[in-house]
Amino acid sequence: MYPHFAVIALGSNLANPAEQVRAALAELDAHPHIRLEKTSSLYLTAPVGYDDQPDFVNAVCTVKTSLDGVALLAELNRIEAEFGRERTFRNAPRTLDLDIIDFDGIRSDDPHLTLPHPRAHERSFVMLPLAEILPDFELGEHGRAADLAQALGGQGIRLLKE
Ligand code: PH2
Ligand code: MG
Ligand code: MG
Repeated sequence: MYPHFAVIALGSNLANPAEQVRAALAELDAHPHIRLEKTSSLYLTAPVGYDDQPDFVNAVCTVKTSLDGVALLAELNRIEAEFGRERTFRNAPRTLDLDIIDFDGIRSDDPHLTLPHPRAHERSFVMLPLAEILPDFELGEHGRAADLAQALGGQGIRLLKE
């Protein structure tokens, strides 16, 4: 029924980010072709890449899905648009970002859907939440989630107090 497995990273830093992330998780779970499996805590994280913007709320979830990678990406893009995402410049503030970190362990250098996500292993705002829910997950050639998270350290990242 849901033959595929994906790791998805969620991020928001506009318009009540924690609520955006919670609502996005609910929408993923309600999707007829997606079943939410594990969900990390929500983390408050300092912006990476472009500093002059608000802190982010980040989380990671795992799903089972009947969609293939390209179809899942299209659905994530549709949900981002529904949440008011505007695409202005790279790393700009956003109401919702949904990134596929891994899909069935596939490796692909397709620029439309590069797998695993080419920058996930160097981002503690992805690796810390991933290590929380799947410490032994092997992220492509980069190694085990908990080892990557530990090597990156938790600088600029704190658990969001509910
Ligand atoms: N996403 C980016 C760029 N920088 N920084 C944080 N803390 N969290 C993000 O989700 C994030 C970022 C590009 O997608
Ligand atoms: Mg992103
Ligand atoms: Mg994205």
